Amino acid sequence: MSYYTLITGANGEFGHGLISKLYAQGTKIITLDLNDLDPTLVPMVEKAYRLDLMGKEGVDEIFENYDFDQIYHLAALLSTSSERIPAKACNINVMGTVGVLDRAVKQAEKNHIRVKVMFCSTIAVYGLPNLEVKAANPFVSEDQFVTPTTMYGCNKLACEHLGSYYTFNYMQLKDDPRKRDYGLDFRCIRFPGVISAFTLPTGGTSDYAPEMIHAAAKGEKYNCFVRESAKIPFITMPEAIDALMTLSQAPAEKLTRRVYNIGGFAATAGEIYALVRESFPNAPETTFNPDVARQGIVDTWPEDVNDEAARRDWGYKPTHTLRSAFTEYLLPNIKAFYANKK
Ligand code: AKB
Repeated sequence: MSYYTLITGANGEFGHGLISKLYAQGTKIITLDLNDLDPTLVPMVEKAYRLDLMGKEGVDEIFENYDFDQIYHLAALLSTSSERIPAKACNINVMGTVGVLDRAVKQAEKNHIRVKVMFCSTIAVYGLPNLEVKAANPFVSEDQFVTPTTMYGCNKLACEHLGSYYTFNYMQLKDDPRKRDYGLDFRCIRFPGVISAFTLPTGGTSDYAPEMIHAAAKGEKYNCFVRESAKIPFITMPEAIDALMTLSQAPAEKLTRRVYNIGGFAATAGEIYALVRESFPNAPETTFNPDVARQGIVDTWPEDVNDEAARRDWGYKPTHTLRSAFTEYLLPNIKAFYANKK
């Protein structure tokens, strides 16, 4: 049988880069998104479904029409949006994920194969109690401080556990899933803030970095909602997509865990601004006016993460430092992007 790859939330930032890369590898792609798929991506996919992940019939129909051996589950409401509508966020982020995991495991059983579910988790699963503890623990490992303070962080942490549940324990009353050679194969990366040269995120709390860079590239003024000393890790979008695809292709026997940190480069908002100034000297000055709630969220996220397990198990290695992210990826692409828009 020839299997398809499903991408949920395909029209978001991640989906854009991921679809092009999977298409280049000859993958047969089905997408699902609340909005129409970007017309430039449509020729790369077999079928683009525009529907709500929470609408049962529509999603059931996708799983009836296609057999999947891989699912990239990207659909989610980010951290700031989730704080504004917590109950709805929980429904989309958690129940939406359960719906995908449950359908995926049933297909795996039907077809007697392993269905890989690739999941984007986040540094929002961490909850450092205060700035002193944050400074004293600059490289947080996967098992430290997993006490999220946001709805989004709680949702993503729950999904990490649910992914492991469906992989290792689902149907344990029937037989032992560990002894079967079919079922779910959940793999997950906890991403830092992701910066793309081509798209802007919506509703995240790490958005100040991409927003500041894109505003300067457009010659617009930016008012940053965190203080200059706010520090968290970031990664460029191509590296994030490569990491997800590399983890997906890693031999199962090499994986010692289901959930991996990856670090990228850690930077303060002030350090990012210094490079923005250097790169766009004619852009209006950025002002820093911390928003109590959004600053409070960033204060609970680690300065950086320990990603030794990802390096050891599947060869993760960051490509960029903060400076090379600007000089080699962001600037050439962002300048060309906005020049073409004029
Ligand atoms: C957000 O800010 O919500 C996301 C994230 C760090 O997961 N970018």
